[in-house]
Amino acid sequence: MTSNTNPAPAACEPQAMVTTTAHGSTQIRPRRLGAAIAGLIGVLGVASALAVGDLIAAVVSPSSSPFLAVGEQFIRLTPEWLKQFAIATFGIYDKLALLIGMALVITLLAAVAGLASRQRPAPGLVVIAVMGVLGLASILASPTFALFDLMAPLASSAVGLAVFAGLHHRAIAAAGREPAGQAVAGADPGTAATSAEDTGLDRRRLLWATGGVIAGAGAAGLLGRLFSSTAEASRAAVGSLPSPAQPRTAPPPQADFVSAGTPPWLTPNADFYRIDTALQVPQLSTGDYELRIHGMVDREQRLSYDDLRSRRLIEAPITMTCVSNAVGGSLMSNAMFLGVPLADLLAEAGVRPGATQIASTSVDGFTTGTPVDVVTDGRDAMLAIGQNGRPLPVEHGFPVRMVVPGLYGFVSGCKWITDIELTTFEAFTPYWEQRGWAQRAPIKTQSRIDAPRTDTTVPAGRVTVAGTAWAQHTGIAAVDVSADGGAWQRAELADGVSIDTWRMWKTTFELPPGRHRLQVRATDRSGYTQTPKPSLTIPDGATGWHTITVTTA
Ligand SMILES: Nc1nc2c(c(=O)[nH]1)N[C@H]1C(S)=C(S)[C@@H](COP(=O)(O)O)O[C@H]1N2
Ligand SMILES: [Mo]
Repeated sequence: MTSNTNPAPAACEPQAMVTTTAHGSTQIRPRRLGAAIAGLIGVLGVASALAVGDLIAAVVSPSSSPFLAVGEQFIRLTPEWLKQFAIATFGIYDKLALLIGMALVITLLAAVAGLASRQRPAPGLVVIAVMGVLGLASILASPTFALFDLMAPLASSAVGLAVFAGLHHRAIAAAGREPAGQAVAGADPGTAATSAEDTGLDRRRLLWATGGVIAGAGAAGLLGRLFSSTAEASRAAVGSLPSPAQPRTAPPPQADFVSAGTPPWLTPNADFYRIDTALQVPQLSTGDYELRIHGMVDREQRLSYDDLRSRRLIEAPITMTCVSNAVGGSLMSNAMFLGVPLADLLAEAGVRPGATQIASTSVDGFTTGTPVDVVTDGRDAMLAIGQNGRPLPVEHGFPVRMVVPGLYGFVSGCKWITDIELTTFEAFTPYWEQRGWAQRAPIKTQSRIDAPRTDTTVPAGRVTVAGTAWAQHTGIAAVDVSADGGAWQRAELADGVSIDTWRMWKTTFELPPGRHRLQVRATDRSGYTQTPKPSLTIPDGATGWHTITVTTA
């Protein structure tokens, strides 16, 4: 008889969990959600948490997005080899790769949270709470932490938990009554009819709630995007930049060999390589901007953006290079920078004897350390406000960054700079130096073959080989190219504009059909010729000759 009144609670779902005990009394057992709906609820809970966190962060404090904080904490903690691997594999797309990876992991965790809660909401709530704690901890660990940064992660966790609990409740209600007819088989027909009606209502409620959550999270996410692009608006409002004290003459027309395959001498702003630890581009506006110069100085300085732009400005073409640029790599670009000479600012502050290092801090907490002697030796070291005739692009440090010709970016190119402290090398260890990179890092003399591209096929016969060479603040004296280990052949140099920029070169070889190996080496104006000995990028830049293979046919 039991089998008649007690429909066996099958393993399949959704399932109404009504069982009849030996005494014949009816007992409600926890109901089970389908895997798809359970997973979806987890994902929606976490998605709303992220969207709300991003929106509040965008409004209150851009650096307090829990999602991005976790990513930035991850970047700070990743071991050096993994970072090297990421830059080597993804280049300037390393951050995109990290974001996509994080999105995948988080979606997976969210689905797991949902699947763990096919009956009771507790397990999913625990998973979401743990994710929330991770976000909170990352924000607490941020070098720029301030109390109001707690708002976004706390609200984010609260919303995530509430959305999950709410959707779970609705889904259980809808699932529980689904097979109501059979579930309470034997009950009077009146009850069954009410249940069917309830089921419809519960399902509609679940649908509405789900739709509401998707729309709400989407709107919060979009609004967050909107609010978080304040720097772009401020940049647009800058208008035209002041002129340098001594306007430069236009670069000579033959500074590159673009038709032979070199990059253009000036890199358009949109193509300028980008390397930084910021998952979210810091949002500064000229109105709020303030730069503090302090430490071992006689007169502490506080300068607004207008203070800086109304000073004597210089304009200079400077080729920036990243120390992580492997031989043959593309982590370098050349632009016309407009800015305030650093030496002027240091003189005004009065650098005390004994100060050896300029410690610069970005608004996002990143730090660089630049030798005082290099910055004050007469080169065009500056706090740049302009790049190629435009205000500094947001991702390149708007509104102000440091640029020092001849030094790798990690010891000189602080973007979104808000603090300069005169100190010593012993007293302060900047971001990358804490991770094993060199304290003093002048850019090494290097050269690169841009055409033909390695592992390509070109017509046999006369083959033009062209490329780039650089020895910032020393200048390139000569470039030699060799085919198949043969004698070095001197390349033709494009017009030199400045010793602080790259120099394009080209030359022609007679290459019969077959596979060929091409090598390049540069000699700088100090007389140094590039060593063939390969070395790693860490700690102070790669060495070795760029070597490519081409097939001629
Ligand atoms: N605030 C900030 N400034 C920074 C960095 C950074 O991670 N954060 N990276 C440095 C490094 S390693 C390089 S090579 C240059 C790159 O400048 P770019 O992105 O304008 O090419 O910026 C430097 N300045
Ligand atoms: Mo770099």
